[in-house]
Amino acid sequence: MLHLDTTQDDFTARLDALLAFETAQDPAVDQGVAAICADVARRGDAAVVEYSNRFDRLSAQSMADLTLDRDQLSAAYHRLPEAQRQALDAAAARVRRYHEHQRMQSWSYTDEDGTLLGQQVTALDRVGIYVPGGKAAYPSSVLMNAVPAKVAGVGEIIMVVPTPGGERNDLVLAAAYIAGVNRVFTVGGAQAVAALAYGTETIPQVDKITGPGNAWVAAAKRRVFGVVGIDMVAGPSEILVICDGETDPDWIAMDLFSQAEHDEIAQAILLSPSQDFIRQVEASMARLMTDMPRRDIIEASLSGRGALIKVRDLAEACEIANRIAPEHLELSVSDPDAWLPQLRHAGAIFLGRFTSESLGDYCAGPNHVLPTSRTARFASPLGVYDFQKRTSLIRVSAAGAAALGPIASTLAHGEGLTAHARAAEMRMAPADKEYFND
Ligand code: HSO
Ligand code: ZN
Repeated sequence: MLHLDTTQDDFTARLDALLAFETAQDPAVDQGVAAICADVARRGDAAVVEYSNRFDRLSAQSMADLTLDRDQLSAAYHRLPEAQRQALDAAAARVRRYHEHQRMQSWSYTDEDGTLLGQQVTALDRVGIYVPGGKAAYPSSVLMNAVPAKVAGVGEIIMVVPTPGGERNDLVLAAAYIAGVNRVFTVGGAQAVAALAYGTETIPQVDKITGPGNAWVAAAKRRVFGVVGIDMVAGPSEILVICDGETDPDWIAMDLFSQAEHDEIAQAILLSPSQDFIRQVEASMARLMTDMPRRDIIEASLSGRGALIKVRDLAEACEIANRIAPEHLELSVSDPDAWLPQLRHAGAIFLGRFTSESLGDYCAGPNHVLPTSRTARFASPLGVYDFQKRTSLIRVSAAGAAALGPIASTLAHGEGLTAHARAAEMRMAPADKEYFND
């Protein structure tokens, strides 16, 4: 694993190289996605069934074979072993409670001339949630996407999930049931994204598509953006741990593994002022690695994009953390609250030695869909606000029209827009109107 030290002359250049992440899109994927999207837009269900049969090795006759209703989701939930059902219920309840705090409220005020100004918040009518299939099918991600949508008051939640080889994942379907998903279509890939964006005979058109996916799904989301909203195009998982050197090195090693095991190109970085501690974590990693089932992925991730960085002190660690703007930031130090004000860019911050990032992935409450690839500089976690929108409200009284009219009129004339000016002027002194006092 790469060792860096902030006192090295070329440290900044080496850090930049470590963070560089190839985001270039494969033109072949883009072309394939464009063809699939156009075909689904033109032929609807027939195209979706064909692509699903081809890519997922299915033999569906029609969309009816690829549709699940709430009764089937409920059956999956009740098939689960008791412990899994309880864990899903507990996680969903905690995630729901957290997200209830995020609901935006409508507001308004009335100014001196009686003009009412406000913002009305409404939920999206219908959203589509993409859930990856196969090994990356995460029930926890179903909760993290669907629960905020439900809390926002979204009218209908549609989920799409590929079932390669026809294999359905009961945990994923049960999570959909608990979270309040209305309908599931067992389709995936670009064809699922296109179907949600354009609508087919069976799959209803949605207003926004959220959820992670592979390169094809990401390219399809980019392509349909504008026709529908999308959440974000997430990159590989990242964890940055700042540790003062007093936490059990095994805990830190496992936290680094926990994100590395997601993906060969996931990124796990440790910052510590103690070289001795860095050596201890390295020894822990070597020992703990031997019985990790996803050892190959972890090793590829750590050797390709991981780093152990010796810093001068915790203040410098915070500065570097802001530069990295990681998806997850663990502050494994004795007084995390004291350092928190120094941290400005991170998707989620985990305070104190007991707060393993993995608790946040499943059940602490906050969302685990977070900005990656340094986008935490300007982006936020997925939340209820992503499923709500705002509409401006303006109600001008007669007195207000008299006060605002001259301003609007002057500016409108300045822009050469006479109808705008006259619409404002006509309302400036309409004392003869019977609705003058309305
Ligand atoms: N850490 C992932 C989410 C996840 N972890 C799902 C486990 N399951 C997001 O970066
Ligand atoms: Zn994770």
